[in-house]
Amino acid sequence: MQRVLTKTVLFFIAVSFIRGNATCDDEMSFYADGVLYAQSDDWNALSAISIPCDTTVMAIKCQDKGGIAGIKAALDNGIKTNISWKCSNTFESGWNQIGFNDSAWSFAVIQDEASWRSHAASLVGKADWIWTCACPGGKT
Ligand SMILES: [Ca+2]
Repeated sequence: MQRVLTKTVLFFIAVSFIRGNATCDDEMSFYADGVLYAQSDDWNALSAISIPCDTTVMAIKCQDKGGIAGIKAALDNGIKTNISWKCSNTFESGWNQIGFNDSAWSFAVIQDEASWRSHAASLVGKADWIWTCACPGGKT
């Protein structure tokens, strides 16, 4: 009598980084758990993001220098800019660190995608442009 034995071996590929793209109109600093991972002063170009997969807090600082203002990002783990992000116009020490209490911050407001036309085109439909207000031109 023959027996057939099988053994299932599962291979797990460790994913050590979360990748994606981000931009902001006008100057961006992208942090993961308080560590700076990307900076850009060209809102026309997406910045490639690669952060540790065990990141707890993703934080983006954006400084508007006139005209419209917004932040847009999408990562391959499904995290993207939308109304679930918290925003503030006021700098607070530790704002980008694990454990920071953002309960007093407001939720982000989605901006009009058409304002940026085809800029950041590869993120169209993948993430929203967000800002602290629904104010035209991003002014408060
Ligand atoms: Ca601007």
